[in-house]
Amino acid sequence: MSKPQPVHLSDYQPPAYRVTHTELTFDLDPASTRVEARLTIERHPEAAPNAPLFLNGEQLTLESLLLDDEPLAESAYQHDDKGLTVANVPAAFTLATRVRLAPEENTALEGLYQSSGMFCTQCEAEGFRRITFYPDRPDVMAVFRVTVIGDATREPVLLANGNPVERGELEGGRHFVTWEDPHPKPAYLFALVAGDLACVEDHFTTMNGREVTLQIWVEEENLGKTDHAMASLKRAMRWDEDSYGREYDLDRFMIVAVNDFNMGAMENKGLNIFNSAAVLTHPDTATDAAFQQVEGIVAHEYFHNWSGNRVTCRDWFQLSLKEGFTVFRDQSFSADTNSAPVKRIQDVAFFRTAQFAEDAGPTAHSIRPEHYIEITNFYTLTIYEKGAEVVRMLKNLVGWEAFRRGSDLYFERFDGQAVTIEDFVGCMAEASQQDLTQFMRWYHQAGTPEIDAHGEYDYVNAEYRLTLRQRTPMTPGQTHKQPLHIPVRMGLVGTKSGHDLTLTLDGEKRGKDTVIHLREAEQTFVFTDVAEAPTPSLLRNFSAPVKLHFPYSREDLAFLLTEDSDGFNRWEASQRLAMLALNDLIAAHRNGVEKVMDTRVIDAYRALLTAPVNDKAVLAEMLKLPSEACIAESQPLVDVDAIHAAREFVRQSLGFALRDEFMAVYTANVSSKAYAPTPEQIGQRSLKSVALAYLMAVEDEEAIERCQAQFDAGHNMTDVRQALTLLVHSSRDELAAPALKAFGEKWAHDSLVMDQWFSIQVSRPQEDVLERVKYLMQHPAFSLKNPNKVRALLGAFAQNRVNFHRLDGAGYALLADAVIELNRLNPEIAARLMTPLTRWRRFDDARQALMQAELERIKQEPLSANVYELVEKALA
Ligand code: 0A1
Ligand code: ZN
Repeated sequence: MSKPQPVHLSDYQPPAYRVTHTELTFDLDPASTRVEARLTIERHPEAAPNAPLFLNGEQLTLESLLLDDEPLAESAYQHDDKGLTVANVPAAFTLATRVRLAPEENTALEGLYQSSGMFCTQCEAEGFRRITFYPDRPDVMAVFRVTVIGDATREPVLLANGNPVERGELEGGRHFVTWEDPHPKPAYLFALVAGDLACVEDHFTTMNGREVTLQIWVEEENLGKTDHAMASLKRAMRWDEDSYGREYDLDRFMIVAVNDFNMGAMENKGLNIFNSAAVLTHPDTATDAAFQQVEGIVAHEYFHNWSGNRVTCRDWFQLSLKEGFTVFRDQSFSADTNSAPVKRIQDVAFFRTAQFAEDAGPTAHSIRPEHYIEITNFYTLTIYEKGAEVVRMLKNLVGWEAFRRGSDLYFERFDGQAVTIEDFVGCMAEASQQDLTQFMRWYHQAGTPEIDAHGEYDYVNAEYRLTLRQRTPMTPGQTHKQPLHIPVRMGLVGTKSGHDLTLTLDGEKRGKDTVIHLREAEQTFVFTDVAEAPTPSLLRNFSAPVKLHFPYSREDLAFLLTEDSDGFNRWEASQRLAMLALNDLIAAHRNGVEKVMDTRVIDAYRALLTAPVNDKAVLAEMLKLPSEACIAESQPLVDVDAIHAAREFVRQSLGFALRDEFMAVYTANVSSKAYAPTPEQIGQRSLKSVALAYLMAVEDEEAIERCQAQFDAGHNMTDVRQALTLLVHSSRDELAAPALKAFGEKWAHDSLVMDQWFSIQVSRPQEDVLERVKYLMQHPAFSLKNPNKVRALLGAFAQNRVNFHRLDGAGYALLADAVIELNRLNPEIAARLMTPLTRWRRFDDARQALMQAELERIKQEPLSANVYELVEKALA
């Protein structure tokens, strides 16, 4: 195998040829599908007349090649494992190819493959080249006409993008449907689905009165699991009209659920393909979290119709152009639809754990990378989530009205085009008349900026001086960092009054909540007329994706926890307070000193538990301790065992000290109402769950009974899963084992529930987990070929920190074995699964050596580009 080569942004060249029309005919067969393509091609007016034509094509058997209907002599073209090059072509011509491929052998799940007997496609980013020879790049946009031929019994349903225009019977029990999509699109948005599917249909009337048919296609047995996705879709369509003025542009919008899918879902024009886990829900089988995720993903893919499809990316370095913007849009939608503070808290908690870890590791990259080896490795938290944070900052910088004008301008000016991040930011600058030059650095600079803040109150002059110093740590390939433009939203809370003080900065009255702009390496902001000593509330609502350090005392935090007018920062205070206590306990554990619980934390929690509650979901978030992964992110060197021990100690201390309070909260929130995924009910369930978790941490006898009863009642999956998890993660195997067995038997027929069953078992802290993972890999419901199963079992195991990081290295070896096997089957999933091993530098010497050894072992294999790129970066 030749060494995979990087692609550089600086090498970008516009295409010499464009395809205006693409006609495809698929004659489906699992072992040998025939694909005929007829491409209408034009030379770009500015391209050299002798420019060769290049068509990507991989793993295809070429059967015929015609130029303007004449066979091409073998000497007229070159064919290698990357594609076809035709040296001399006219300025305008048609090219017809016929190829064969074997969907049933496609375990990588890119291109055309089979999933549970149906045919489906995944073309983003570069899967289309595994379907036919084509200029497979997003800046080549064509109108597609697609005919799908299948077996009338096995594949009664034949779908592709756009509208069906013709259908008919053929000989031998075959039939066909022809589809036309009038909107020019890049190949990555092509989709085809064929199989024995059933459909739920609904309708949507757009803002201009057009009727759109909405369809969700699923396997027959899943017809009862589509209501929530359909309702979410309709809400998303309305929201995009109301918030962004975006109307749907085809007569039908289809969603298909498939069981084998590498990611969550895909925004193919008019024919979104979803991982079944990202679309199917039912109160008995899906948790609140799953309901909310489905809503968000349905919205995300729908929103791509404009931010991604109508206006797309010029090249894959611009991936965040569509993803950052679309994630920001789906986050805003979910915030508007549910509880906005909770949505923000959950997004930020996840972001700070997972994206910060990426930014601090060997694969750190900027939102707009300069080079890559394998683009599928770049569907990352940085491109998606940090990209969304940067769009959110843009919106806050220019204000919603200017942002909306900028968005309108962007969609109008670039409709039907493939553009860059500069084009997007340029529209925002134009609409707001602001200079965003320094702001653009957010797109180029990798790493998480850190702000060291300190403040001084001057009683005599009634001034508060706030000094902010920023630095961004080095990341691979980027040693020198420039100061960023960082918007810091803040308030000053009067320490006596508990009220937000009116802010006067540089003689200007700013109200009680303002945004200060940090642009230099260091800046001091002097607030005048500050009537009393304040406690600063900084980075409200996480106004920038940075780490902010401020020397808060525990008293400051206990104060902000209840007094800050910003709900997000009240939560933030709870997390900071817990972190201070956790840090002491981590140190105590490391030094072999007896652990003592900080009573101030207990008092703060008691205050929270006994005060009147206005938002149960926010309260639940405040009562949750930072996860072990989140704690690890804050440590210079990760001590897995100390973190686990410290966190367990806090959980138990709180469980003992506040036993009655937690029990009261639990009891008050038990409900027999019919399940609905409403914000109120979800908040109530999540508060109840947190309380039960603390009580189960100390294995309180009454709590165990309640937990068992909650499991037995089987009221809904949220309650059942929580109860089962707590039983399985407790030391009471005599209760856990029968519960697990009963659950496994009850849901053996439901693959998505079995995923949960796998995850629950392998995330328990007990030492037998590794053996259990090995055992479960042999379970009939498990398959390495199904990405959901890999995530549910192996992915969840790798998140089980004490067990994955066992000191004998067996956890690492198990993961490496799976990576090696997946490297052959599904390189994309192999690379994702391997990620925890790449973070070896964060651990102690013994673990570092063990993790490195596994990476070296993987490196000995004939590697896919995906795994190769990661191993190289990890060992560099
Ligand atoms: N564009 C999709 C994500 C996606 C990316 C790659 C895939 O296969 C390699 C599949 C889906 C989204 O943002 O939802
Ligand atoms: Zn997306």
